[in-house]
Amino acid sequence: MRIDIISAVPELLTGPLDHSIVGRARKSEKVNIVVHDLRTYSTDKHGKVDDYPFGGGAGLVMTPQPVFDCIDSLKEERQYDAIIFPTPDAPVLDQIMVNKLTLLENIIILCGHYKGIDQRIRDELVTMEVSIGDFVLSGGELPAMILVDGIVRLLPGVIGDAESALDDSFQDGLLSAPVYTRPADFRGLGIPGVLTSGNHERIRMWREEKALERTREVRPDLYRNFINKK
Ligand code: 6GU
Repeated sequence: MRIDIISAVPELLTGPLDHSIVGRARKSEKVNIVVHDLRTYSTDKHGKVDDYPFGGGAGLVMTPQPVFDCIDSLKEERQYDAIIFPTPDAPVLDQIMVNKLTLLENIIILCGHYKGIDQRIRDELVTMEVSIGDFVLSGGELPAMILVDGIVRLLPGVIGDAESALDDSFQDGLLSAPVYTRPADFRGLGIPGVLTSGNHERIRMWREEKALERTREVRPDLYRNFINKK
């Protein structure tokens, strides 16, 4: 999979893309992630990518020229399956959407900043808009990193233990059961005995029960969906 990320603040993207699971997936060429500095596409001599909104109001708006030129030049090289714009005024991302995105070959993620982006970019270029929740962030870079992390960890061969991604919270519509590691006695705090019983069926049932319990407590909306689906 190839992911092109367009940003006016590419410095924000370096840490999350270079380490841990995403960093290793890039090094082993399970994913090709290319960051494009939007300013280098601006025809303005100072590299300006934003301007005042028509009709007035606070904040600056990202101008169409650098974005259109950048995406035009990317499209000359390959066809894109999706051009994604992270924005709070969009459907909220969930695991089902992330799962579907892992099937695509080439995607662009366009990070907005300032007050927003010129609507003509959204109308003419963007094919999918996603929010990461009902709160406002200062730009699309962190949401883009969340999207990339969610996708890349599901790509074939990225997570060693093939089962571990399937055990995630949300993959079956429930939150995960608690996990423990050594030592079995830490400062007098023990662990549930079933986990050292060696009885895999009992462990599976315990995890299922805990997952249901936790989901019912903290996410009654997910719990209702799960129960109604059964
Ligand atoms: Cl995708 N972008 C911004 N700027 N804020 C957000 C968001 C996205 N999702 C929730 N808040």
